Amino acid sequence: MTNINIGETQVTKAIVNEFLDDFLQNIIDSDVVVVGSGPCGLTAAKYSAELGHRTVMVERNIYAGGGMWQGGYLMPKNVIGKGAYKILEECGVKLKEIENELYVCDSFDMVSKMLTSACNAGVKLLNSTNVEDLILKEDHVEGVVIQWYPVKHMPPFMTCMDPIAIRSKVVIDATGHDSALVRRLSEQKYVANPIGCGSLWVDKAEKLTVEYTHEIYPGLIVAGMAATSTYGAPRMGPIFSGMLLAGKRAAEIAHDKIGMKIDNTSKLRIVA
Ligand code: 48F
Repeated sequence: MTNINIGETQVTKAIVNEFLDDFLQNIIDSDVVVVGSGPCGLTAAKYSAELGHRTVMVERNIYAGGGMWQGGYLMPKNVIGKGAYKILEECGVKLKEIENELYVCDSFDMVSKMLTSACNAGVKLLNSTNVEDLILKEDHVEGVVIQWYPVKHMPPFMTCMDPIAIRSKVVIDATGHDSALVRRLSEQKYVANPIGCGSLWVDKAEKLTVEYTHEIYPGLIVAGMAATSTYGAPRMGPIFSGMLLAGKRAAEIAHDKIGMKIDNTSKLRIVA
């Protein structure tokens, strides 16, 4: 038997103190909040943090990665097209070229290495947390309203569990098909209702998901599948290049918005 004296409440104290400390120091007030941790959100968060922004990624699921854990038809192989190779290479993902500039990798390799890379860049993750609303002041988004995701599934008699809020300079809606934050603004008629994605057309969808990634409302950037669904662009099926490039684009837009210049000559880097 190992001879270590660890009291039960020491473990509890370590968790509570560290969580609160991290929350107060790094999460409650940040530069960029990325909602959703799929390929788009995770890329956006990694680059935002690498650019020097205090970045928080909020995910309703207990684990991060969104749709990246499986390729298509429940088979854990992810396909990447031309253009996004470098994003994954930087994270150390092992990519196999199938044919001219079309690559495939193991989904768990992609998720774990992208997460490591985001973590090393300083991204903070709030998991099991649902973003249910925005802070909206004088026509400008200033953060998000959060609640533990399990609260959504409490019995109906347990009502009135108010959420709390965290502030940020920019919010990125990377919630995938839901376009959750765009939808919330559309309910108040600030933007049009998200249309939902159209039928499959791979190369057109890959391009449009990046093109439609933009600041849809002051302080709110819509990115990746959330952008595709907002504007009714075609679905792209199980290929992830558009999502990765859209995430990088969202980080660039956030960076410009926050007011620092980007050096485009190599990797994204702060120059001022
Ligand atoms: O769905 P998801 O992977 O979106 P994405 O990053 O990439 C889309 C692709 O995975 C795939 C595709 C291309 O091959 O068609 O669908 O644009 O990740 C979205 C994440 O957001 C979380 C959700 O659990 C998922 O992990 N999410 C959604 N709504 C909320 C949320 C919310 N309100 N609060 C917190 N997280």
